[in-house]
Amino acid sequence: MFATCAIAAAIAIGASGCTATQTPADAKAAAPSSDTGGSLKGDFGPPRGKEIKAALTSPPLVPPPVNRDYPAKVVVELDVVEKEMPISEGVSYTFWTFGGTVPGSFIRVRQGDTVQFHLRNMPDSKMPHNIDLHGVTGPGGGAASSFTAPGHVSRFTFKALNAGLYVYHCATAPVGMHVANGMYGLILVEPPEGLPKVDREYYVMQGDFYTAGKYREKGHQPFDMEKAIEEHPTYVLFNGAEGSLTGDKALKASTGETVRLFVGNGGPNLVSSFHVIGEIFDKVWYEGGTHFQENVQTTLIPAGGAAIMDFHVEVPGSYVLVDHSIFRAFNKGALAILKADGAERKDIYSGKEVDAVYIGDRAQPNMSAVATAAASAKTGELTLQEQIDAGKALFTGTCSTCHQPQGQGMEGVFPPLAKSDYIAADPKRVPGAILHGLVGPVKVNGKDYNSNMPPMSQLTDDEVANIATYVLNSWGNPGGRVSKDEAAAIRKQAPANASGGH
Ligand code: HEC
Ligand SMILES: [Cu+2]
Repeated sequence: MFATCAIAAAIAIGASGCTATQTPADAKAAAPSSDTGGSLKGDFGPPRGKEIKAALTSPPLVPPPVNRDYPAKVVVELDVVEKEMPISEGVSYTFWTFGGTVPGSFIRVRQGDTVQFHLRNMPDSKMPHNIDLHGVTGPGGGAASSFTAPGHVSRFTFKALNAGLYVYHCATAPVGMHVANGMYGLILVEPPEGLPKVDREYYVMQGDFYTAGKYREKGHQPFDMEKAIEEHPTYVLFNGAEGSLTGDKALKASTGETVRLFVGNGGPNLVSSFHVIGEIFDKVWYEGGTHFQENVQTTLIPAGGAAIMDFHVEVPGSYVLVDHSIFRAFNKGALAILKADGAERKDIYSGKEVDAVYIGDRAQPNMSAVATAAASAKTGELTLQEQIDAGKALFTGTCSTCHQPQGQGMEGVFPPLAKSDYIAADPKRVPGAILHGLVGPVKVNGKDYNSNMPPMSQLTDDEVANIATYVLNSWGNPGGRVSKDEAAAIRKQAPANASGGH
């Protein structure tokens, strides 16, 4: 490109597009792309020095850089644990894990290292498991050598010939089911010179989940093979649970720092359009490989793939990590938050700190009120106060975007829920409006509205009951209570003023 430009400039001086400001970029593009030689140049000889036990970390933490200039023997000890954990507030799921977490423990080695892998399957497991590491050179990536029955340990060794960020996963039949239950994680094989230094490193991994019940339906939810085959996930999540990285568990950073994300996608089915709302990736090592692209908005992470991204934080506030296939973020859980503290930079950005539209009910420190209400409902001891607390958490972001945080509404657009005579006249109008929406003229506190509230039928019966109960017991409304069964009954009968949505 540089050469072409020079010739063009010589022919028509001043008339070509080759200005002085373009030249450096052109020159860089024309520079020969660096070729690391791959596996052919990845063997640095037999391991040297003392045997090293790999420090494994649970997400969202990442082990420190290896900081070594020679190949070593590294021992990795990973446990397979089958355990019940929350997948959302008040919803539990039996996960199969590497190291007790979803995603599994983060492994960090150096290119040329000889990795001795010990896979232990806990005695209380019900299934055999194994591991296929995408960073392994050899058929199956370790799978056949690591097939491990409950209560057993297996061992295999590989030399990490290629640098990069690699997914590992279980490859025991039915493979899809093992992966869908959370059996995946990341192994970073650092290039010999390491990665550029940054201030913070985090580990985030997306996965899609298939439960028998619908999104946020309370109680224990079994795996649904039909939905998995149809590729219709109930949840799409970062780090294995809704809320794993929001509220008081949000990732943290300060302005002036450079943050690095190691992001994997376990699948089993979906490809991720990974994006951070309000940030631009300064660098993306796309596909977890050797080269980086700069100034990227959204990067594609295939199922069974990974990427590394760096960004410098200038402005304080909440940054929302999403899969930009956006229904997954707002209706299936693929949403995490990075909270940056530091002094305002109004010269760079003058706007509001947190945009509730983006964070929704995840804006609060945690959603424990929802989990508490679900636990009480299960034992038949759900109190009015528990319903109100859970409803308040869900109201934020669900209803408050239109009706406002204190239910005051918006003049001429959204009627008030506070001290509403429309609600007082018939409290059952609240669950009715939530489930069926509302169209046509309504008069609230002497003012006319003639608009369209879309139905929110994606909410579960207990969510509708709790939100309605909260509204009835807030801001001067008459009180009362809506039960889950009542919500279920109201769901079945659409009134005349039901909305078909927008
Ligand atoms: C997208 C904006 C929007 C959202 C979100 C929304 N509403 Fe509404 N709501 C409206 C509009 C507009 C009306 C008036 C409809 C009409 O004119 O017929 C309305 C009317 C109502 C009414 C009856 C009128 C009144 O003020 O008493 C109730 C009750 C109500 N909404 C409750 C809720 C609850 C509870 C939620 C959350 C689950 C919610 N709404 C979410 C827009 C919204
Ligand atoms: Cu498995």
